[in-house]
Amino acid sequence: MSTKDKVLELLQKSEEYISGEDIANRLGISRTAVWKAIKSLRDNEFEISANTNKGYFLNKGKDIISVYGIKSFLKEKYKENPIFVYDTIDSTNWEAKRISMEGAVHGTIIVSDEQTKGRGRYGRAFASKKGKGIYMSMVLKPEFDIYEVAFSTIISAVGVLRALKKFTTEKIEIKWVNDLYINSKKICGILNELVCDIETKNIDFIVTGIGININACERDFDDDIKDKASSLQIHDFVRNNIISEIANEILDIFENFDKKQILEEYKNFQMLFGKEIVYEKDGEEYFGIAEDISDDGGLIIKKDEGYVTLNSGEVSVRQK
Ligand code: BT5
Repeated sequence: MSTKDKVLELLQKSEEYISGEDIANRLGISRTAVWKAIKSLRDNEFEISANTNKGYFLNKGKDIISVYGIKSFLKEKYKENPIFVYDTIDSTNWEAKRISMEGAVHGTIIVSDEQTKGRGRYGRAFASKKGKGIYMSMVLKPEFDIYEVAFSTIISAVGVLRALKKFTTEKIEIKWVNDLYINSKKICGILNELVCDIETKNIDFIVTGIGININACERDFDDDIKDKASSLQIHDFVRNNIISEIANEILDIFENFDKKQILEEYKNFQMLFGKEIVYEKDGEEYFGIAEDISDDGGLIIKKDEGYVTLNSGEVSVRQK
């Protein structure tokens, strides 16, 4: 971790001014090194107030996503993971795939303040307005069997949920497959993409793309999603902190993968259990009661004539 990252970490965690001397002592560096780090952070658009009597204070209200900021909240063991931050980009998933083709390593994080072509599943769009959310992708190279790959979906949903629970007291639920909802409205969508070798059945890489509405209000959503989208609606948040927590949680799950426990957690937060749902198969609409999740992440639906398991697709609560 560079001196600049360490100084930023101290400033980010501090609720009050810290003197240059205090920073220097705590980090075991010189006052000049502190001053240089502060200057460099300011050059990177961090708004740091200086007061001759009190020292330095980071204006957290500005909430700028940055490599240093993200790093400062990452667990020690992940601090060297490559991080790429953009003001604007077509899609962080595209970028993750581009750099993965060139050899990006497991745990690489790509974030943008805005996406011009944010993508959902089945070619749908994901609204990604500037400053209103978190649009991030992670490159993952798990030692999974290709047949276990559906688990990456479950892991990402549980990882994001665990992280977001640290920032809100609202009840967050998972809508199968991996959307997150608060009060029946979508606050987060996840798009997992896989590149694999069909011959060897080896996974080359998985890209997990996560889009979260953080502080968007109704007028920030276009008409087509106004009624069904919502956001975390938290105040005094630091997006760098939320991004790091998501990365920490997802990487931790991959590191100590406990299939049974993750599946249990995934089930515990399901929104649709017990509800009558509509699903589509071969162009036809069907109904049934969402009942359980199968061991490989499929949705088990109870019907009059028995049970069916959906392994992919779109489901919604039946409106009567
Ligand atoms: C998803 O698809 O929800 C997955 C979204 C993944 C977005 C992330 S952002 C970072 C990374 N880079 C990308 O390009 N993508 C990933 P799906 O389940 O297909 O849902 C798409 C549908 O959600 C749309 O058709 C809308 O109805 C709705 N929607 C679009 N934008 C939304 C938003 N910001 N909040 C809530 N709902 C939205």
